[in-house]
Amino acid sequence: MVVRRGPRDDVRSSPLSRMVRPRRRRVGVRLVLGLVLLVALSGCTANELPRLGMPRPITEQGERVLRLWQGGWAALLFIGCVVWGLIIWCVIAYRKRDGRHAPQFTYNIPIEILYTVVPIIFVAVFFYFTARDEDAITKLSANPDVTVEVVGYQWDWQFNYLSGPQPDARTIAQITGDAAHGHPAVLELPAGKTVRFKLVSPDVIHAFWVPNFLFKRDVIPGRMSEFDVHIEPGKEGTYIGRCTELCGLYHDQMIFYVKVVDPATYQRDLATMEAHYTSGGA
Ligand SMILES: [Cu+2]
Repeated sequence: MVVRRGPRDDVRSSPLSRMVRPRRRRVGVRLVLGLVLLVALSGCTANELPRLGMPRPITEQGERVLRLWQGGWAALLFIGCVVWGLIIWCVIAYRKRDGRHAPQFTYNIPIEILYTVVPIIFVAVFFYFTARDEDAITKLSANPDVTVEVVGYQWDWQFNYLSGPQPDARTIAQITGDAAHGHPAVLELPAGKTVRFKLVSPDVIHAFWVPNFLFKRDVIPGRMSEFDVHIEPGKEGTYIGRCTELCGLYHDQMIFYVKVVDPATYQRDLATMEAHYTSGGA
């Protein structure tokens, strides 16, 4: 019996195909190495990878920002995979063979409606989750535990602990930074409590940013801006803060620190700061 071999069998068993297979393996290995290198060069460690470049949040609001960020990326990755899959399928299924052409469609109304409506649905879903989380993040609590007035000025920060969130509250303690001489302001806050920030500027626009809050807001002259954070229990530590608005020659000096301590230590340190402030020190 004579077995007739088709042209494809010849190609599969040809010396050329035997040379091509190890080459494909090499391409695969290079792709994997390239991906590993990309992750390494991005500065992400294995522990940071699930946060996709975001700092570790220390507030309830920051956790919400992180979930929105991760959810957005997961949705975009899913859409990307569907689009890449369709592109690859088209390239393989309709590659040029035997002089045949792919079926040609024009004025396909159902497909045109589909690729108009589906992106609108995507945008509407992204908008819904963003608006929902923005409302929750910027919501002010009725009774914050700590109220701090933040004064951003050229080129440092002053923190005034206030007696309450009401407009006529008085200053009970004050911290003024001197970052130019190596003494940036250190704002001490209690873990597990809600803090109200009131931002004011006497000169130009600055921006108050603590990366671990996953939140920043402009500090605008003539306009007081407020926001709350609830610092999660167990997040004791010292976290850097910066100005993120180019506010003048020494903008880069405008750094400060947020020191999160347990509530008992906070109460003790606040009493010391209060005594120092009322005795005329700052
Ligand atoms: Cu500034």
